[in-house]
Amino acid sequence: MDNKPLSDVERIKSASRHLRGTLLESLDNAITGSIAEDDTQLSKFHGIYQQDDRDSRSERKRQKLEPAYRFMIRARLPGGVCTPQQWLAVDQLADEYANNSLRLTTRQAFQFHGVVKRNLKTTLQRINQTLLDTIAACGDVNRNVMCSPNPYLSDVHAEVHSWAAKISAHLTPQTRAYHEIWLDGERLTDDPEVVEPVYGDTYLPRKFKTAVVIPPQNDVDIFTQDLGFIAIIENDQLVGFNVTVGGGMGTTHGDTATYPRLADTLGFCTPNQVLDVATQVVTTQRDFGDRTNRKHARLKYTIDSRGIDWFKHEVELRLGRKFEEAREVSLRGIGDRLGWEKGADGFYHFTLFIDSGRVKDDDVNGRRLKSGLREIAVIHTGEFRISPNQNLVIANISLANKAAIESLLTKYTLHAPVSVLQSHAMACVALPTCGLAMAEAERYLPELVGKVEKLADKHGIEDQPIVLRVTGCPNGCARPFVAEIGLVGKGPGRYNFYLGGGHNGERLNKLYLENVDEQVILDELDVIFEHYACDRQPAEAFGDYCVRARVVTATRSGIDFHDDTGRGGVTS
Ligand code: SRM
Ligand code: SF4
Repeated sequence: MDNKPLSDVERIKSASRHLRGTLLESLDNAITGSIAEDDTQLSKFHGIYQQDDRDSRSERKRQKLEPAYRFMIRARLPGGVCTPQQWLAVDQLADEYANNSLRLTTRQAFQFHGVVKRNLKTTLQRINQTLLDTIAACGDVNRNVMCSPNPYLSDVHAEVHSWAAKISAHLTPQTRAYHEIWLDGERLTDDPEVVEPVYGDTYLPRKFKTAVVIPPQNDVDIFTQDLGFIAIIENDQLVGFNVTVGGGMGTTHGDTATYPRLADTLGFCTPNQVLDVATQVVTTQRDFGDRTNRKHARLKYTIDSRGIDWFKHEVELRLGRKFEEAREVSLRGIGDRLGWEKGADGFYHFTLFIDSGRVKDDDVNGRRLKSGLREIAVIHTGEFRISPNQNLVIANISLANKAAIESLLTKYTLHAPVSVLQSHAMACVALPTCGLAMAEAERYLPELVGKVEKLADKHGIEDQPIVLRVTGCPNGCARPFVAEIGLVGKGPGRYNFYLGGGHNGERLNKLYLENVDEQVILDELDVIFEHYACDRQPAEAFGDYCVRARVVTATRSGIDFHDDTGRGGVTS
């Protein structure tokens, strides 16, 4: 690794003067709707991705036009929390500058799609005016810190959430580039300042993701995160966190050196050690992560290359103390509890199902989601919480407001019944905006779920909460490799078909069939569902059944993810 040249993104970061690059010049260049190539890497650190409309790509090429460049902007919200005023502001921005929709992401953030270059600066300024920001929503830094969103789960939720916010603030890049470029902040010096105490001049080798989870739910998919904090609550008090490291989903088709991996547990830390632990895990990855090969640069590979014992020792050296033994804890259920819940403090919470997190008025069955949420935001006095399953909790509703919100939910048909399968399904964005998509995901999910539901009905297992996740490529943005059924785009209409993930996010799945179309997937599921309906043990989850019945072999660690393609179980 040492003699290999650094990846090109390292050159770009290094020459960028703390993420400035030529972004100002790129924004001023009116000849093209795009920004300079090097700046497309730097803009990510500011929460901006250059994309183009893939639906119109070939037609524009035929007309000899440049691609229809548009930008995706991701706003960062630690733990997915925003106020009704912030909701109203982003709702309006989506209409004024984006494609009239908002996208709630699998990491509890907002995305705007379809922003043209000339509107980037105004949109960012308006986002910042709402006291949200976009810095570090993307890029080789710590991203949006996730946190279990459901306030009814425990009295200490607010305290745990405050740790997610503190980690987020602590790991936010310190460069003033963001303020200078987007907020017209004053340039303090021409010299590259020494501004990044945690990251250093070239930031991290790759993206880095952190989450905090409140047991018993594993709604944040804690084991898929680079760094995880599992809250340990004793006698209704937060006593500390179990610390996990080295999770990640991204893979590349055909490259077995890449694999998803579930995190290992390092040990226990007290709340006042959290920021130090986060710093030392991040700096260890900063110093030892692979900067030569971006496909091998995530923390999971650093850990597998050097060993978890080495990693733990290195972090402990930096901390100047050893981790305490991890505490006993059990996590179950990665989904959201939809509908009304009453919290311990007497406030009400309504978790609203949102298909793939897309907030728009599509009028399907009279459902006008965007308008309805806007009207709710006008009267709501609590807050909104985006869930890691792309749903939305209308949280902390007072008793006085409950009836009014209920009647708006009815007026806009927002709480139409949702099937068990639908509520456990998730898809990434994919086409038409994602430049990496190989197949449809978000646009395809409702149709696919309808068909799988019919099969579940046929075999009488429609009440089984089977986790189904679809992504347009193997980068894994909807965390498909922990799903009980995972479909990962291979080409138009074709998917790699995975089975056997743990229902609680505790086991990776395994490739069952490669590069298959919908008909094959449905035919296979038909047979497997039939066997599951007859042969399952009491309370046996679908993923566990697939492993026990040897439909696929169990994946025990990321390294054996590619071993033994599973085909050969009940349908053969
Ligand atoms: Fe992701 C890249 C969308 C969560 C792994 N992801 C992308 C890009 C930006 C495509 C690109 O690089 O050009 C996608 C933009 C699509 C679009 O048009 O909006 C994209 N990722 C998303 C979102 C919006 C999916 C969603 O349906 O909600 C999620 C935004 C989260 C956020 O708010 O920050 C999203 N991405 C994830 C997750 C899940 C998670 O973090 O919990 C993963 C898997 C976990 C992980 O990181 O290992 C994920 N995205 C990736 C990867 C693969 C990284 C790797 O290690 O190989 C890429 C590609 C890359 O980084 O090179 C990627
Ligand atoms: Fe795009 Fe692939 Fe992520 Fe889906 S999984 S949003 S297709 S990068």
